[in-house]
Amino acid sequence: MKIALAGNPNSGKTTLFNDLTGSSQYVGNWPGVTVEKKEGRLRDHEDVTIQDLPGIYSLSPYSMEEVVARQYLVNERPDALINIVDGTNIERNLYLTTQLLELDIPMVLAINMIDLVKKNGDVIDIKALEKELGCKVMPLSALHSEGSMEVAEAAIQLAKMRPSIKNPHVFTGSVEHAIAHIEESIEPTVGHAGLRWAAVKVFERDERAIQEMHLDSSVLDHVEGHIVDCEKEMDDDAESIITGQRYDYIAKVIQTCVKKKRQKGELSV
Ligand code: BGO
Repeated sequence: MKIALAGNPNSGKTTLFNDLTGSSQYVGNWPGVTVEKKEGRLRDHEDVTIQDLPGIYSLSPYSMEEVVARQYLVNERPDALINIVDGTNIERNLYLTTQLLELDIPMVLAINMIDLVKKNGDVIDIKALEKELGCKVMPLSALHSEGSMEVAEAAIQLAKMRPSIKNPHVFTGSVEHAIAHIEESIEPTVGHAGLRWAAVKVFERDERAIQEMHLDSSVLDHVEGHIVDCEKEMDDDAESIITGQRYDYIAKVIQTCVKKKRQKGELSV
């Protein structure tokens, strides 16, 4: 069984990877690029490999790390995913999370640095986050090895059960409408696995991702009409619509699930 570890740089990914794998690590490079590839055997689990992915902020192809991570996730489709986020910087970290959820790979969201969150007097409502995001969410303090194995065990369970991720409602009606049309048009070529992720990429006109899907030009011409209609309605370009709505959605999730301790001098409203 293969479990991949994904997260932003500085989220504690290396700390968690070391805690989970101990000394059973193999380090190399991803094929064709000088991006470090690390994998290891999960402690006390001969049959479980932990695949460390490069630290990334998104699955857009802006850096070699992002290309490597997304090619692995889309083409190899690990059995489960641990998405580690820095709990003290959760709003920024959730951008990648919204993209990972679209891949429909069983996923545990591990809220790391929970020791610092508590020390700061902030509260993250884990159950509310689970409800909003539609995936398993667990607290973690990788540095203190508190919750690491629990997160890995939860990922193993999800890999065995393979529940389908019910995507949260991230985008507004007309965008979802266009995405539904795109899904229908590309499914015969792309297949069901990761269909939503692929449809969002087509909507964004992500050239590299589209190239890798090998879609017929007639399919692309057909869906272009739906994309243009949506752009006209929203008076914005497709990529900006997606990015903007992801941020709006995350802001709402944070408002519901995270209570920050008021800073000194801050007025209550
Ligand atoms: C330094 N709790 C706390 N408090 N810190 C954590 C936790 C946690 O649960 N998990 C990780 N860290 P990486 P990426 C550091 O290195 O694993 C810390 O990029 C320092 N170094 O110890 O490297 C971890 O692989 C000097 O902190 O992240 C590390 O994802 C002073 O988060 C940092 C303070 O973890 C990043 C911290 C010389």
